[in-house]
Amino acid sequence: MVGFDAFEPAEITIRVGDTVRWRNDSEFDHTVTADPGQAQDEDSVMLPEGAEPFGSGTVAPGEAFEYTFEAPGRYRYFCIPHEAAGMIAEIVVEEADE
Ligand SMILES: [Cu+2]
Repeated sequence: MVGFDAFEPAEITIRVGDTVRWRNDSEFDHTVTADPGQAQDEDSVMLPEGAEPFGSGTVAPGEAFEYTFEAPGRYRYFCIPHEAAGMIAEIVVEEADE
């Protein structure tokens, strides 16, 4: 789910409780970061109410990071080394069916 210098796909929709796995298929280190404290630009991050900031740390080529989404809403996250290059993506987490 991580390409040369972009998240692929750039937007997905999942359900509460789903786990997303990002695999680094590129030849460069990337991160999956949804933490306003680590963003150069506040617009690079969006967290819905009740969601905690999270971050993968460095995900080396061939490695992966998983995160389970428990709070519904729209998340925007970025890659720390490539934030300025626009490596930003979104995930919409919908309420699970009753
Ligand atoms: Cu990156």
